[in-house]
Amino acid sequence: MPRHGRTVEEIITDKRIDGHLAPRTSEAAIGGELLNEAIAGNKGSIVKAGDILDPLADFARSAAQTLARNPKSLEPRFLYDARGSKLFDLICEQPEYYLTRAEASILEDHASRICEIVGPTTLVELGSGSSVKTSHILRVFTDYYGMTHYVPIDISKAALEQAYQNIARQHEAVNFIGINGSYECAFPLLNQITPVTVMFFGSSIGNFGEEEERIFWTSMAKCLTRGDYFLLGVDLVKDTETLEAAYNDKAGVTAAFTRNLFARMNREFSSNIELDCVEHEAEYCEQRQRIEIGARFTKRQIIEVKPVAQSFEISANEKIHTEISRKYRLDNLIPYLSGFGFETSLVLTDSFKRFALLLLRMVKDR
Ligand code: AVJ
Repeated sequence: MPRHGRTVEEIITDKRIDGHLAPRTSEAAIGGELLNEAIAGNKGSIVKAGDILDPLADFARSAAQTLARNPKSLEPRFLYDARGSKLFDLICEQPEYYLTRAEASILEDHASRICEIVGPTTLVELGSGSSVKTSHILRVFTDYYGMTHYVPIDISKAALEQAYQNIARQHEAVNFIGINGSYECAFPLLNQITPVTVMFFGSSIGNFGEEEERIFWTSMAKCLTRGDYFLLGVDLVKDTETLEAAYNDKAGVTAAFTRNLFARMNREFSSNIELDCVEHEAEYCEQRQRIEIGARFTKRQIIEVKPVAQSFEISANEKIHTEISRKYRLDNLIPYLSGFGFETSLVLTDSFKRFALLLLRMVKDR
């Protein structure tokens, strides 16, 4: 039997949970038999991936590592605990944060075209969050092709559960298989599914540094089969004022989102950080085409990371980097992606050309 060429249908037995909207939760490393075992016999399930079986230890280890560097930083994936995921949804509603609305408008205008081009396919979404944007695309796919397997992957279990509620309620014909884990969980899974369309919305790719991005596309290309698709949302380079406003909303939601990472450390590590001295900072670096986000400490602090019995001194005025958000130029991005075997089938932009959605087709064999 070919390694690829299996559909999710063959991997997962598809039965329904009648009457109630509770996904079955199981813990497993993602991949062939374990996945099969974990979710066989259910319509709707959330599987916990191996890499976050101990989320506290994972967070503590990572924080201790990145706080020991100069400059200090924290990994952006830890921004999305239950509260952080809610705050991010709120960011998306802020008038200055045009990204979500721009992308949603593109999806609305072109979902049918995308659906016709890619054909019946399993839809895998990386960093799905609340899955709000995906709802429209799922509607179009089920209208065209009937039962559609939807595999959202997200670091926040709370966000996945919320997404499950929304999707299961609205879409009878969607088989929801949530994976609670980081992006890397997608790779072994994608190895086994074709035809597949991977969706990566919101310009979340922009959180990766250049090296990380290169590794991401290399791994992705390796596990996709010729003819599979990738639907990528990217924020485009534009004037500094518009960009900086999007990351410094007047209502202070983005500031609360950044601060929540430190509140989370207080909650989970008993870090003892005085949150009053944590100031959100987001600036556009024109040269590197990226927003640089972090927390500026107005006072000296000792941050305790108790689970690993370490502490870190932050001096007054020091910045801890939390995120980068890279901005793209289509002229560079399209040839860059073609270097990994992705042919650009569609380039869609919103009416203000602020944001782009690329439909990429894998043209290389594995
Ligand atoms: C989820 C990474 C796409 O970079 O615009 C928004 C995260 N951080 N405001 C972005 C974010 C602060 C967002 N991404």
